[in-house]
Amino acid sequence: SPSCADDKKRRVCYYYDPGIAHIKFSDDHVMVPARVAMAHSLVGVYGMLGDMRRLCTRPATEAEIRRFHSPEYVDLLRDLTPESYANDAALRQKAEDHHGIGGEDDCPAFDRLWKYCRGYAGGSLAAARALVDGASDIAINWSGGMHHASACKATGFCYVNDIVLAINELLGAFSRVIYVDIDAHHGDGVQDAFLDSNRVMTLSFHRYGKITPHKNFFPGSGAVNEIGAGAGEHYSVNVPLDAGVRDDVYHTLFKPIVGKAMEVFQPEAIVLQCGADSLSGDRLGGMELSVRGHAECVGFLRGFNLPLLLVGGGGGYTINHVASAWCYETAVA
Ligand code: TV7
Ligand code: CA
Ligand code: ZN
Repeated sequence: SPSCADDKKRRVCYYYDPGIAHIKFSDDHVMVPARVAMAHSLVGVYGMLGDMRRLCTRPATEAEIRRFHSPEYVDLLRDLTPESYANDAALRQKAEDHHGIGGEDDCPAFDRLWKYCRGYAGGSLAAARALVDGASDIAINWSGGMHHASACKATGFCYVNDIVLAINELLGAFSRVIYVDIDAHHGDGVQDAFLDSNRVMTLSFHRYGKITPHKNFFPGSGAVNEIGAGAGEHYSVNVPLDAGVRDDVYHTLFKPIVGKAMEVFQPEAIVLQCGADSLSGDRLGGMELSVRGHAECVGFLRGFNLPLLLVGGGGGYTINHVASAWCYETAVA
């Protein structure tokens, strides 16, 4: 059995929508949603599907997405297709100038964008509900975890922030939720959404600083002095790292910092964003974690025996590594 799981079993539920295999941002885009299908086949090959409850759910509704995202932005996401983007100049201008879509092409207007967003957001909401119901101890949605999206803007490959939607669902039943983000990029969208809240503590570990004399590693936020605001002061925690950080250094930080946060904040539920671009060999991340070191974060949080939501998400641009990591982490759960 995987190295970082204790031998007491947890009830795990798992969300997977086969539709994800057909989603393409663009021909040469680094974000490849099909990696979730690869992770899923591995999970099946290793015989884990029989050990988990499969979450069969519906896509998130427009109303559910409107609970966080702004009216104009949701209208746009719903109406945007490659055709409307190409043919409707006013719509295209609105998308590019106000909502981060099109233009420089981190976030293109691709085919079935709205269906894709409703799908992964529906998965994270169903996963949160399974924890609220008490039906499961751990709920997994490897297609979720889109931590950059803001209320009115797509950024960094993220259009709908399923994590914010899921945390809000958890807050209906739990007094305090801790969010931990091990993607190589700063979890800015989630931090900003709960910046002034003392019911959500956000922690992000990420690469930070210059990558060329004129360019910061994306998104450029997540310095140690970002600590939250108002009632949420000291409820945002940032751990900026240099490129090349390995398992040993990562865990001399991760375990004491997350352990202390758990001790002082006393959360009732945990959300872990397992972005796999912090793995060694990733096309974008520049960090050096092993699959085992990455999965140790999952094992560490699992050890607190609180309702645990695992989202993948997010990063992971060397797709065979991503599939290995999320398969292994399913085993840890
Ligand atoms: C969670 N880095 C998301 C991380 C988002 C990172 C960026 C790319 C990139 C985009 C591509 C592409 C790429 C090789 C890498 C300033 C820019 C530079 C767009 C070409 N190849 C997560 C976002 C980051 C798109 N963006 O946390 C299509 O790299 O640095 C930037 C911004 C302007 C836009 N250009 C890149 O892991 C999901 N983008 C190839 C094709
Ligand atoms: Ca992070
Ligand atoms: Zn990332």
